[in-house]
Amino acid sequence: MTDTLRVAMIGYGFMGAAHSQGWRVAPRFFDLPAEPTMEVVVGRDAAAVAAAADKWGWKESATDWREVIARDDIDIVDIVTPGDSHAEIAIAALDAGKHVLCEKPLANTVAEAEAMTAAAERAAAGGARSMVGFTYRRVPAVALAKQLVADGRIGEVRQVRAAYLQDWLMDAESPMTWRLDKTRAGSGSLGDIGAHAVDLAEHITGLTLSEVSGILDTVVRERPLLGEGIGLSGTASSERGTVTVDDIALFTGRFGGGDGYRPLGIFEATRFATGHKNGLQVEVSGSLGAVSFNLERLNELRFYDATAAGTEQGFRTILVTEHDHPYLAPWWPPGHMLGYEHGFSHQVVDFVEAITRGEQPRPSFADGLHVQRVLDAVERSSLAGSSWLPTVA
Ligand code: 4PW
Repeated sequence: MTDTLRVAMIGYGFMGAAHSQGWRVAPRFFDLPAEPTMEVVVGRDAAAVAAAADKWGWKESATDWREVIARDDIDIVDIVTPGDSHAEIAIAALDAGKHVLCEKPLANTVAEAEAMTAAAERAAAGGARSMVGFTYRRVPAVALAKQLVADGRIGEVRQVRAAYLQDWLMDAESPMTWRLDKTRAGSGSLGDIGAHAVDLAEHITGLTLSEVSGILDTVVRERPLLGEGIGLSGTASSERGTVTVDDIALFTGRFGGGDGYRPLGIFEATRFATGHKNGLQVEVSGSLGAVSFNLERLNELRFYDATAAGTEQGFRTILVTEHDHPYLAPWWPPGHMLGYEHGFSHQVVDFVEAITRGEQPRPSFADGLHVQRVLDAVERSSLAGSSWLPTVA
């Protein structure tokens, strides 16, 4: 067993900061079987990526990801670029025998995700592991929800409600970012945040969506192009560009498997949910109870026990801050809260442990491909529009 795993990170935007935090902090709090070391961060702008390396604690920076992947002193390639480069980088890294962690959604198209999954399966034969960054699986309250469902505490799943609600695009003059460009991002709210809702709903229930019916729409079709800066902190230029992705995605779904009742789910992904900043909400209704999670209150899980005495019915809030709760023991004394960034440390812990045990971590590229197929089906359903019937003659 190796005692270090040498990491190269490709990309250095918002997710680059979050992943850097995970790589740096996880080995300082968790007793890992191998220590990840932050070797090199890669980006096209030499000065900007050098500054990122310095700020986040990478030993060096580079501008050519192909050269970095070819290096013998790199074990893990962590991909945090926009979706249009995931497939090329991940396949090259897997073919070079590296372990790969890739941000979600896995790819921009089903075809890319299929090629990536095939590469992951080929590489697994040689011992290379791969995982998709659906990080919210690693929020302790989400892991507890999954445990309660798996332990039968809510009985049979009857219905799922999942929404990812943001409002950062409400201002029609907020400038374009790569997230609003279909060629770079694949889709809009659907892939960027709806993918999380799909993954969490399936992860918590252990069920798989088998069919969907959806509608996508774009509220603001033209925006100022980006002037100075990058991403959300960028300024608007005087020129305008066309938004080529959805702002709002709504869909229903049916979970498959078995001969009996197949649970229904309702999903919503939007950047126009006025007042909601980062509300990833998943609620599962079962025959014996329910669980309900909201990322905006990530240290809490709401649990309803339908078997309790009638006089004691009602959702109760579990504070997920105790050492018996998933992931919590290595952190602070009981009762102390965690935040958004801790999921990225837990992701590192799970990935490193799977690599050293020689096991396939989850979510695998095959899991990511399945989510991609769900997103694609929603988009096709929206284009077909066949489930829309007029309410007036
Ligand atoms: O993955 C998602 C992002 O692309 C995140 O979890 C939240 O929404 C934050 O930014 C976007």
